[in-house]
Amino acid sequence: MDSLTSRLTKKQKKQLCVLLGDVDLTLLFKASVHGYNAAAFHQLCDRQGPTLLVAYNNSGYIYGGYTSKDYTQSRQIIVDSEAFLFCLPTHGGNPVSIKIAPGYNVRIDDSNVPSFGQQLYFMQNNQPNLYDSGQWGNRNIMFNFNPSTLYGNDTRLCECEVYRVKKIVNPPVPQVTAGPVKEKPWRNILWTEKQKQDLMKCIKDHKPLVSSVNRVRILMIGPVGAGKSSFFNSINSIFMGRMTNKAMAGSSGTSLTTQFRTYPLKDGREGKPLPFVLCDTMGLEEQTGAGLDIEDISSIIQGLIPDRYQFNPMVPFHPDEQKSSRPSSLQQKIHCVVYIIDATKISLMSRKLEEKLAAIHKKVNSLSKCVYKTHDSRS
Ligand SMILES: Nc1nc2c(ncn2[C@@H]2O[C@H](COP(=O)(O)OP(=O)(O)O)[C@@H](O)[C@H]2O)c(=O)[nH]1
Ligand SMILES: [Mg+2]
Repeated sequence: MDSLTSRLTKKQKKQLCVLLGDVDLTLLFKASVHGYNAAAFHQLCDRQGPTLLVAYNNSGYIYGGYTSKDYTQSRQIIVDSEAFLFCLPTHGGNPVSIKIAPGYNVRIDDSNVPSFGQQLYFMQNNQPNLYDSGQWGNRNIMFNFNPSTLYGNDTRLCECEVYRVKKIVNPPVPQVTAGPVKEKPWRNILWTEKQKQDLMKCIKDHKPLVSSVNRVRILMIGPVGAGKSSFFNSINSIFMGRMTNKAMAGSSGTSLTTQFRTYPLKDGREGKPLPFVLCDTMGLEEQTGAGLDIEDISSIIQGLIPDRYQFNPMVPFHPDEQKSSRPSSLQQKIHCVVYIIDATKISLMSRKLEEKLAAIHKKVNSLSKCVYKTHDSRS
């Protein structure tokens, strides 16, 4: 038997929650798996509490009904003031719900196929069909709907699902995210041991294209608390084969990293040096005169700032006369800039910080041309 997979997308489930409130939907029955069959339906859906029936047709309509009362085959007449029919939007817009008219019963609780208001019968005669008694002049009594809006006048079913509906008592507080969560991962990586080993080998064996550079110097730039120092600690831990915490990382309103640090990496404790150096900086802050200064970034990229230099946001680095007359070698310069940003806080980023990042980006781009120009003119 096929595994029971909901045909509803996350977006469609969200649309249903507009009608139902915060609920969990558990798929109980799926006609394509269990059959268009009243007995199978009752076997799986009886005594399950409130349920939602979702029908699909080949005209693209997704519609159905909700009942808050159990199916039990009691042969009783069921009155359910909460029952409604619905259809999801076919071309944008909001889902539509049609409430049951006051005083009418939603169904007779028998062993027959699921029905709503003695009007709509799903899987009629145990076939993939909808029977709409409105076709015989019974329209608009219990549920006031237009068949072309509800199901596009297409009574053939290509799927019929029934979900148990459970109210979430304390819905989780929504997290601030960068945007809607993607339904599919944006890349599929199988993190097998072999894949990891291959990736590490690829990094270890990397050879910079320019022979005068034996280690690629990578500069990490980003707001305070984005995870720059932790990024280095993670990479170092991977290659050392144990947890390391060399760079100071943690939470604080302002940058914990106040020095410029260059971190060479090794392949294990006694291993060979890796062909790159990670350069950690102070974090960016939105105010002018706080956090890493744009002029300091420029000096770092040009290879003028030494390891352990103590940043002073009020006074940018000034290369002394002697050093500025001797430009740094290509090996001392930054070859790659990595922007590290906390994806869960992008929507909270202030305009000022965004502007600062854009200005830095522009500066880095203009400097990258200079770095290669200097190199070209030498070679
Ligand atoms: N959840 C999560 N927390 C992280 C991640 N990277 C860093 N952090 C946490 O974020 C805080 C700031 O990290 P830190 O590396 O000091 O940021 P930096 O200011 O950019 O150097 C620390 O409490 C880290 O434990 C990550 O990838 N995921
Ligand atoms: Mg840091």
